[in-house]
Amino acid sequence: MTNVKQASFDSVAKPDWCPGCGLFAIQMAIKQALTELKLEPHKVFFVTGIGCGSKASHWINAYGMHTLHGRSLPIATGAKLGNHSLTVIDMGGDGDGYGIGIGHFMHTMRRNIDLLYMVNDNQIYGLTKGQASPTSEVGMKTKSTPFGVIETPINPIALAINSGATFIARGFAGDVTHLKWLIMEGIKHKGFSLIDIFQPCVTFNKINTYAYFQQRVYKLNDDPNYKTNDREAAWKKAQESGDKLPIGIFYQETRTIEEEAEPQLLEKPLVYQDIKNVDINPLMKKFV
Ligand SMILES: Cc1ncc(C[n+]2csc(CCOP(=O)(O)OP(=O)(O)O)c2C)c(N)n1
Ligand code: SF4
Repeated sequence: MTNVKQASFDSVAKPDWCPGCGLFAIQMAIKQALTELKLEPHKVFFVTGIGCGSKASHWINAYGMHTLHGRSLPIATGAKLGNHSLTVIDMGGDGDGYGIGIGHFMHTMRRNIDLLYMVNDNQIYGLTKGQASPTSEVGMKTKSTPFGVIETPINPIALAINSGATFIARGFAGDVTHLKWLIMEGIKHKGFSLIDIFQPCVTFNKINTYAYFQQRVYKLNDDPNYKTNDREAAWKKAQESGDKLPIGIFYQETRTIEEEAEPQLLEKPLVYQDIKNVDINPLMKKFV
Protein backbone atom coordinates (compact mmCIF):
# COMPACT_ATOMS: atom_id res chain seq x y z
CA MET A 1 0.00 0.00 0.00
CA THR A 2 1.35 3.40 -0.86
CA ASN A 3 0.81 6.40 1.34
CA VAL A 4 1.19 9.17 -1.20
CA LYS A 5 -0.04 12.64 -0.25
CA GLN A 6 0.13 15.75 -2.38
CA ALA A 7 2.76 17.08 0.01
CA SER A 8 4.92 14.07 -0.94
CA PHE A 9 5.69 15.93 -4.18
CA ASP A 10 6.64 19.24 -2.52
CA SER A 11 10.34 19.96 -2.68
CA VAL A 12 12.17 22.07 -0.10
CA ALA A 13 12.61 24.95 -2.59
CA LYS A 14 9.78 27.30 -3.59
CA PRO A 15 9.07 28.49 -7.17
CA ASP A 16 10.32 31.94 -8.17
CA TRP A 17 7.77 32.46 -10.97
CA CYS A 18 6.12 35.89 -11.33
CA PRO A 19 3.00 36.28 -9.16
CA GLY A 20 -0.02 35.20 -11.21
CA CYS A 21 1.95 33.09 -13.70
CA GLY A 22 0.01 30.13 -15.15
CA LEU A 23 2.88 27.84 -14.21
CA PHE A 24 1.72 27.69 -10.58
CA ALA A 25 -1.55 26.09 -11.70
CA ILE A 26 0.24 23.64 -13.99
CA GLN A 27 2.52 22.54 -11.17
CA MET A 28 -0.50 22.11 -8.90
CA ALA A 29 -2.28 19.99 -11.53
CA ILE A 30 0.81 17.76 -11.91
CA LYS A 31 1.04 17.16 -8.16
CA GLN A 32 -2.69 16.46 -7.90
CA ALA A 33 -2.54 14.00 -10.80
CA LEU A 34 0.46 12.13 -9.37
CA THR A 35 -1.25 11.94 -5.98
CA GLU A 36 -4.53 10.65 -7.40
CA LEU A 37 -2.67 8.03 -9.40
CA LYS A 38 -0.89 7.03 -6.15
CA LEU A 39 2.50 7.26 -7.83
CA GLU A 40 5.36 7.36 -5.37
CA PRO A 41 7.97 10.09 -5.95
CA HIS A 42 10.79 7.55 -6.43
CA LYS A 43 8.87 5.95 -9.31
CA VAL A 44 8.60 9.22 -11.24
CA PHE A 45 11.26 10.88 -13.40
CA PHE A 46 10.43 14.52 -14.13
CA VAL A 47 12.69 15.99 -16.78
CA THR A 48 12.66 19.51 -18.19
CA GLY A 49 14.38 21.66 -20.81
CA ILE A 50 15.31 25.29 -20.21
CA GLY A 51 12.78 28.08 -19.69
CA CYS A 52 10.50 29.39 -16.96
CA GLY A 53 8.32 26.26 -16.96
CA SER A 54 11.36 24.04 -17.16
CA LYS A 55 12.42 25.19 -13.71
CA ALA A 56 9.63 23.00 -12.32
CA SER A 57 11.98 20.02 -12.05
CA HIS A 58 13.47 21.73 -8.97
CA TRP A 59 10.09 22.16 -7.36
CA ILE A 60 8.56 18.73 -7.72
CA ASN A 61 9.89 16.09 -5.38
CA ALA A 62 10.66 13.14 -7.66
CA TYR A 63 13.68 12.02 -9.63
CA GLY A 64 14.41 15.02 -11.82
CA MET A 65 16.75 16.53 -14.32
CA HIS A 66 16.95 20.11 -15.61
CA THR A 67 18.60 19.53 -18.97
CA LEU A 68 19.39 21.74 -21.99
CA HIS A 69 17.21 24.02 -24.09
CA GLY A 70 15.28 21.80 -26.52
CA ARG A 71 17.08 18.62 -25.47
CA SER A 72 14.91 17.15 -22.75
CA LEU A 73 13.14 14.59 -24.96
CA PRO A 74 16.29 12.58 -25.80
CA ILE A 75 17.06 12.44 -22.05
CA ALA A 76 13.50 11.36 -21.30
CA THR A 77 13.76 8.70 -24.01
CA GLY A 78 17.03 7.40 -22.58
CA ALA A 79 15.58 7.25 -19.07
CA LYS A 80 12.52 5.37 -20.28
CA LEU A 81 14.58 2.84 -22.26
CA GLY A 82 16.96 2.40 -19.32
CA ASN A 83 14.19 1.80 -16.82
CA HIS A 84 10.74 1.47 -18.33
CA SER A 85 9.18 0.85 -14.93
CA LEU A 86 9.53 4.61 -14.27
CA THR A 87 6.75 7.08 -15.06
CA VAL A 88 8.54 9.61 -17.23
CA ILE A 89 7.16 13.15 -17.52
CA ASP A 90 8.86 15.82 -19.58
CA MET A 91 7.98 19.52 -19.54
CA GLY A 92 9.23 22.53 -21.46
CA GLY A 93 8.08 25.73 -23.10
CA ASP A 94 6.88 26.36 -26.64
CA GLY A 95 10.28 27.80 -27.52
CA ASP A 96 11.96 24.74 -26.07
CA GLY A 97 9.79 22.07 -27.68
CA TYR A 98 8.44 23.66 -30.84
CA GLY A 99 11.48 25.80 -31.67
CA ILE A 100 14.97 24.52 -30.98
CA GLY A 101 13.69 21.07 -29.95
CA ILE A 102 11.25 20.44 -32.78
CA GLY A 103 13.34 17.69 -34.37
CA HIS A 104 13.43 15.70 -31.13
CA PHE A 105 9.72 16.38 -30.65
CA MET A 106 8.80 14.86 -34.04
CA HIS A 107 11.06 11.82 -33.72
CA THR A 108 9.92 11.00 -30.19
CA MET A 109 6.32 11.08 -31.39
CA ARG A 110 6.95 8.78 -34.33
CA ARG A 111 8.83 6.34 -32.05
CA ASN A 112 5.85 6.33 -29.68
CA ILE A 113 8.06 6.38 -26.58
CA ASP A 114 5.84 5.82 -23.55
CA LEU A 115 6.11 9.16 -21.79
CA LEU A 116 4.09 12.30 -21.14
CA TYR A 117 5.32 15.51 -22.74
CA MET A 118 3.76 18.72 -21.40
CA VAL A 119 4.37 22.01 -23.14
CA ASN A 120 3.74 25.17 -21.14
CA ASP A 121 2.65 27.09 -24.22
CA ASN A 122 2.65 30.80 -23.32
CA GLN A 123 3.28 31.90 -26.92
CA ILE A 124 6.40 33.82 -25.87
CA TYR A 125 9.93 33.27 -24.60
CA GLY A 126 9.43 33.95 -20.89
CA LEU A 127 12.81 33.26 -19.32
CA THR A 128 14.73 35.41 -21.80
CA LYS A 129 12.24 38.26 -21.24
CA GLY A 130 9.74 38.38 -24.03
CA GLN A 131 10.88 37.43 -27.52
CA ALA A 132 8.48 35.88 -30.08
CA SER A 133 8.14 32.10 -29.98
CA PRO A 134 7.05 29.58 -32.64
CA THR A 135 3.45 29.84 -31.40
CA SER A 136 3.24 33.66 -31.15
CA GLU A 137 0.32 35.03 -33.15
CA VAL A 138 0.86 36.85 -36.43
CA GLY A 139 1.09 40.57 -35.73
CA MET A 140 2.17 40.15 -32.09
CA LYS A 141 4.64 42.83 -31.09
CA THR A 142 7.43 41.53 -28.90
CA LYS A 143 11.00 42.54 -28.08
CA SER A 144 12.25 40.58 -31.09
CA THR A 145 9.36 41.60 -33.38
CA PRO A 146 8.79 45.34 -32.80
CA PHE A 147 6.71 45.55 -36.01
CA GLY A 148 4.75 42.37 -35.30
CA VAL A 149 5.32 38.66 -35.96
CA ILE A 150 5.20 37.84 -39.67
CA GLU A 151 5.71 34.05 -39.59
CA THR A 152 2.86 31.53 -39.52
CA PRO A 153 2.69 29.97 -36.04
CA ILE A 154 3.30 26.26 -35.45
CA ASN A 155 0.10 24.29 -34.83
CA PRO A 156 1.29 21.75 -32.22
CA ILE A 157 -1.89 19.66 -32.26
CA ALA A 158 -1.89 19.28 -36.06
CA LEU A 159 1.85 18.56 -36.03
CA ALA A 160 1.37 15.85 -33.41
CA ILE A 161 -1.46 14.22 -35.37
CA ASN A 162 0.77 14.12 -38.44
CA SER A 163 3.85 12.90 -36.59
CA GLY A 164 2.30 9.81 -35.03
CA ALA A 165 1.67 10.84 -31.40
CA THR A 166 -0.82 8.41 -29.88
CA PHE A 167 -2.37 10.74 -27.25
CA ILE A 168 -2.87 14.37 -28.16
CA ALA A 169 -4.50 16.86 -25.83
CA ARG A 170 -4.68 20.53 -24.93
CA GLY A 171 -5.24 22.01 -21.49
CA PHE A 172 -5.60 25.45 -19.97
CA ALA A 173 -3.80 26.65 -16.84
CA GLY A 174 -7.01 28.46 -15.84
CA ASP A 175 -8.80 25.11 -15.34
CA VAL A 176 -6.73 22.99 -12.95
CA THR A 177 -9.33 20.24 -12.50
CA HIS A 178 -9.59 19.65 -16.24
CA LEU A 179 -5.81 19.82 -16.64
CA LYS A 180 -5.31 17.33 -13.80
CA TRP A 181 -7.66 14.93 -15.60
CA LEU A 182 -5.69 15.32 -18.85
CA ILE A 183 -2.41 14.68 -17.05
CA MET A 184 -3.82 11.53 -15.44
CA GLU A 185 -5.07 10.27 -18.82
CA GLY A 186 -1.74 11.16 -20.45
CA ILE A 187 0.21 9.23 -17.80
CA LYS A 188 -2.10 6.22 -18.05
CA HIS A 189 -1.83 6.17 -21.84
CA LYS A 190 0.68 3.62 -23.18
CA GLY A 191 2.70 5.56 -25.72
CA PHE A 192 3.72 9.14 -26.43
CA SER A 193 1.31 11.67 -24.90
CA LEU A 194 1.36 15.36 -25.72
CA ILE A 195 -0.46 17.93 -23.62
CA ASP A 196 -0.10 21.42 -25.04
CA ILE A 197 -1.16 23.84 -22.29
CA PHE A 198 -2.41 27.39 -22.75
CA GLN A 199 -0.34 29.13 -20.08
CA PRO A 200 -0.75 32.86 -19.53
CA CYS A 201 2.59 34.64 -19.10
CA VAL A 202 1.35 37.63 -17.15
CA THR A 203 4.60 39.55 -17.53
CA PHE A 204 5.44 39.38 -21.24
CA ASN A 205 2.31 38.27 -23.10
CA LYS A 206 -0.40 40.88 -22.73
CA ILE A 207 -2.54 39.37 -25.52
CA ASN A 208 -3.08 35.72 -24.52
CA THR A 209 -4.25 36.44 -20.98
CA TYR A 210 -6.49 34.44 -18.61
CA ALA A 211 -9.48 36.51 -19.81
CA TYR A 212 -8.53 35.89 -23.46
CA PHE A 213 -8.63 32.12 -22.96
CA GLN A 214 -11.62 32.12 -20.61
CA GLN A 215 -13.70 33.78 -23.35
CA ARG A 216 -12.60 31.28 -26.00
CA VAL A 217 -11.92 27.80 -24.62
CA TYR A 218 -14.54 25.07 -24.74
CA LYS A 219 -14.32 21.40 -23.79
CA LEU A 220 -14.10 19.04 -26.71
CA ASN A 221 -15.01 15.93 -24.76
CA ASP A 222 -18.27 17.41 -23.45
CA ASP A 223 -19.68 16.64 -26.91
CA PRO A 224 -20.80 12.96 -26.85
CA ASN A 225 -20.54 12.87 -30.67
CA TYR A 226 -16.84 13.73 -30.63
CA LYS A 227 -14.83 10.51 -31.01
CA THR A 228 -11.20 10.63 -29.93
CA ASN A 229 -10.26 7.74 -32.27
CA ASP A 230 -11.21 9.72 -35.37
CA ARG A 231 -8.05 11.23 -36.88
CA GLU A 232 -9.89 13.34 -39.42
CA ALA A 233 -12.18 14.82 -36.77
CA ALA A 234 -9.11 15.59 -34.64
CA TRP A 235 -7.41 17.25 -37.61
CA LYS A 236 -10.45 19.48 -38.20
CA LYS A 237 -10.62 20.46 -34.53
CA ALA A 238 -6.89 21.22 -34.56
CA GLN A 239 -7.53 23.88 -37.23
CA GLU A 240 -9.89 25.88 -34.99
CA SER A 241 -8.39 29.17 -33.88
CA GLY A 242 -9.51 32.69 -33.12
CA ASP A 243 -12.76 32.85 -31.17
CA LYS A 244 -13.17 29.13 -30.42
CA LEU A 245 -10.33 27.16 -28.90
CA PRO A 246 -11.00 23.49 -28.06
CA ILE A 247 -9.35 21.94 -25.00
CA GLY A 248 -9.40 18.25 -24.05
CA ILE A 249 -8.34 15.01 -25.72
CA PHE A 250 -8.20 15.48 -29.49
CA TYR A 251 -6.94 12.04 -30.43
CA GLN A 252 -5.92 8.73 -28.90
CA GLU A 253 -4.89 5.40 -30.40
CA THR A 254 -3.20 2.21 -29.28
CA ARG A 255 0.11 1.41 -30.99
CA THR A 256 3.07 -0.80 -30.06
CA ILE A 257 5.53 0.83 -27.64
CA GLU A 258 9.28 0.16 -27.44
CA GLU A 259 9.21 -2.14 -24.41
CA GLU A 260 6.72 -4.40 -26.22
CA ALA A 261 8.76 -4.48 -29.41
CA GLU A 262 12.45 -4.45 -28.36
CA PRO A 263 13.50 -8.02 -27.48
CA GLN A 264 16.05 -6.71 -24.93
CA LEU A 265 13.30 -4.96 -22.97
CA LEU A 266 10.73 -7.74 -22.96
CA GLU A 267 12.09 -9.64 -19.96
CA LYS A 268 12.43 -6.69 -17.56
CA PRO A 269 13.78 -3.11 -17.49
CA LEU A 270 17.43 -2.87 -18.54
CA VAL A 271 18.53 -1.56 -15.13
CA TYR A 272 17.29 -4.74 -13.44
CA GLN A 273 18.97 -7.12 -15.86
CA ASP A 274 21.94 -9.20 -14.82
CA ILE A 275 25.12 -8.01 -16.58
CA LYS A 276 27.58 -10.24 -14.71
CA ASN A 277 28.10 -12.45 -17.77
CA VAL A 278 28.33 -9.62 -20.26
CA ASP A 279 31.88 -9.10 -21.51
CA ILE A 280 32.24 -5.46 -22.56
CA ASN A 281 35.97 -5.74 -23.40
CA PRO A 282 35.50 -6.34 -27.17
CA LEU A 283 33.27 -3.27 -27.29
CA MET A 284 35.79 -1.17 -25.37
CA LYS A 285 38.58 -2.29 -27.72
CA LYS A 286 36.55 -1.28 -30.73
CA PHE A 287 35.63 2.20 -29.50
CA VAL A 288 38.35 3.30 -27.08
C1 LIG B 1 21.01 26.39 -26.86
C2 LIG B 1 20.36 27.55 -26.18
N1 LIG B 1 19.88 28.56 -26.92
C3 LIG B 1 19.25 29.60 -26.33
C4 LIG B 1 19.14 29.65 -24.96
C5 LIG B 1 18.49 30.85 -24.31
N2 LIG B 1 17.15 30.55 -23.87
C6 LIG B 1 16.91 30.16 -22.59
S1 LIG B 1 15.28 29.90 -22.31
C7 LIG B 1 14.89 30.36 -23.89
C8 LIG B 1 13.47 30.40 -24.37
C9 LIG B 1 12.44 30.29 -23.31
O1 LIG B 1 11.16 30.22 -23.86
P1 LIG B 1 10.28 28.92 -23.76
O2 LIG B 1 11.04 27.72 -24.17
O3 LIG B 1 9.03 29.18 -24.54
O4 LIG B 1 9.99 28.76 -22.21
P2 LIG B 1 9.33 29.77 -21.15
O5 LIG B 1 10.47 30.53 -20.55
O6 LIG B 1 8.38 30.66 -21.87
O7 LIG B 1 8.67 28.86 -20.16
C10 LIG B 1 16.02 30.69 -24.63
C11 LIG B 1 16.01 31.12 -26.04
C12 LIG B 1 19.64 28.57 -24.21
N3 LIG B 1 19.53 28.51 -22.89
N4 LIG B 1 20.26 27.54 -24.84
S1 SF4 C 1 8.14 35.53 -17.30
FE1 SF4 C 1 6.10 34.77 -17.81
S2 SF4 C 1 6.30 32.54 -17.93
FE2 SF4 C 1 8.09 33.35 -16.83
S3 SF4 C 1 7.54 33.22 -14.65
FE3 SF4 C 1 7.04 35.30 -15.35
S4 SF4 C 1 4.88 35.16 -15.98
FE4 SF4 C 1 5.65 33.07 -15.85
